[in-house]
Amino acid sequence: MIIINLVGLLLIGLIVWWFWLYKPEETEVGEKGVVITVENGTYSPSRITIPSGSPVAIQFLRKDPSPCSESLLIPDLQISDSLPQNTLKTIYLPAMKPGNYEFHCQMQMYRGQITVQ
Ligand SMILES: [Cu+2]
Repeated sequence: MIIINLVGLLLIGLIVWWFWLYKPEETEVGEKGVVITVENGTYSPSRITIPSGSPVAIQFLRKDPSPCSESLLIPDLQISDSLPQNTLKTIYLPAMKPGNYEFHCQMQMYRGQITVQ
């Protein structure tokens, strides 16, 4: 009984950490751009910051073979594209207003965020 409670607490702790406390590192996209790797359930980096007001190209490299990870959606920008496996794919972002823009795969297992500032 105690063990079950402990496992439950541990799970709750893990869920809290994952959804509220875990903040992946932000990567600033400069003139060299950025390559976001799609692998093992995460975009890496998953949080990027870009300056507002000018278009930016970012690149994705999908290593995950699952069909779901193939789609890349950025709903706020009406971007819906597919990522070929093991091939660099360039996504062109328009000039954006400051704010946060989510991007994710079809089923939102992969999730990332673009911060425009
Ligand atoms: Cu997915």
